[in-house]
Amino acid sequence: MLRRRRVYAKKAIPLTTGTGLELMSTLPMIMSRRLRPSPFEQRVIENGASAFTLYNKMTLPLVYESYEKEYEHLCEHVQIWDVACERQVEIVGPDALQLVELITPRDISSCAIGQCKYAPLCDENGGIINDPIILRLAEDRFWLSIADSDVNLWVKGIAYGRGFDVKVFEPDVSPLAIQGPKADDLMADVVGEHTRDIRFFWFIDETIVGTPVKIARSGWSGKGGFEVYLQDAAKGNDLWDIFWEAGQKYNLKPGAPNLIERIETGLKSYGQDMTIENNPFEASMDNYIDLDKKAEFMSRDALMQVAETGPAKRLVNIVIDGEELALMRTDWRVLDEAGEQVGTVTSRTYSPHMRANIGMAMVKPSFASPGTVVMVDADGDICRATVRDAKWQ
Ligand code: THG
Repeated sequence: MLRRRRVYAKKAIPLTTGTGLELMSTLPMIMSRRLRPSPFEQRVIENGASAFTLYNKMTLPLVYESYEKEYEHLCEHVQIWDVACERQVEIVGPDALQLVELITPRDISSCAIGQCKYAPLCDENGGIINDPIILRLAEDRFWLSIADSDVNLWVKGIAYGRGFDVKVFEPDVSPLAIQGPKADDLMADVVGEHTRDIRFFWFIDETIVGTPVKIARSGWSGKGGFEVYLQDAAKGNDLWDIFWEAGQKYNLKPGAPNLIERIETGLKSYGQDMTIENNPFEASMDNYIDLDKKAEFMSRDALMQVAETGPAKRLVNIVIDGEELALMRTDWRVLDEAGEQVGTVTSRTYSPHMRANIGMAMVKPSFASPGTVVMVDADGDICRATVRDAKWQ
């Protein structure tokens, strides 16, 4: 006899947007084919995820108990994260490399098979379409592991318009992240000692629970770890369970990309810290722009222009003085001494380790040097703030 499918929790689950605005909703209510399920969703619900955001038309769990607890745990132990919403756009065919080069200012010709590169995708105005991790699977086959925007349709349009000999589609691939300082020990137990030798931003092919996966040393935290790319959604529970069981001796807990940790580490969130309105110089992604790369890319002229004149804004780290501030519900303005707006706070949190309110802000270039003092209008509370460099100095 077939076992009846588990019914989702009846209690209300807050659906949280990137800015912390909470909409009371229930997962059963928001379930539809338009809101696509993650293969790990059942385990996420069973473990009591308490807030989600929407990401690539899927749910992304944000927090189970609290950001602070999960932050402390992530710094010391190992966590399992449902990041299936980081969807893949596959580009395969004789013109695959030419197409990938065309859509990013980063040089991809040097990306080896088995290697990953973080790269902004930019349109003809230099506007950031997305900031995926690009994986090179074969000479003529790539995955763009995307942030939250519709990359598949954009790339399909370019491929058709240019008459490229490629296939562009979203494959059945869902990343599961294993993050934290004990991730290496856990992966060695589950897959083998050789996984300790995977280099940062490289991946290997493996079989776990009878299903092919790619295991990359990557992930959206500064604490180290892996991402396991599951290629069969039906194996979601099995993949979760094998890490869950082996992880008990390492105090493994469910977690999620953590707001506090990612701001401390300087990981930018597309849609939050930068959008299509920004070019990668504004988003302080200079390290991922190769304006003199050999291949043609559609943002070249626009970005050359920005390189010449300098960007109109710059994304910086800031520390806001004073007591712990509440979650922000609106865009906080950055002001100069005279009270004129010179920028906007794009993300912020309280950092327990730094004992300070920290965040990112998009500001006029003349206010972007570390040490610059500004004011932040925190929902009417005017606070003094200081621009810091990437290492918070
Ligand atoms: N994992 C996967 N896909 C993703 C993300 C992820 N897609 C969307 C989003 N996250 C992409 N954003 C980033 C941003 C930074 C990094 C990874 C994904 C990152 N950067 C390294 C650093 O800052 O030290 C260096 C990258 C490099 O040198 O190329 O790790 O998390 N699958």
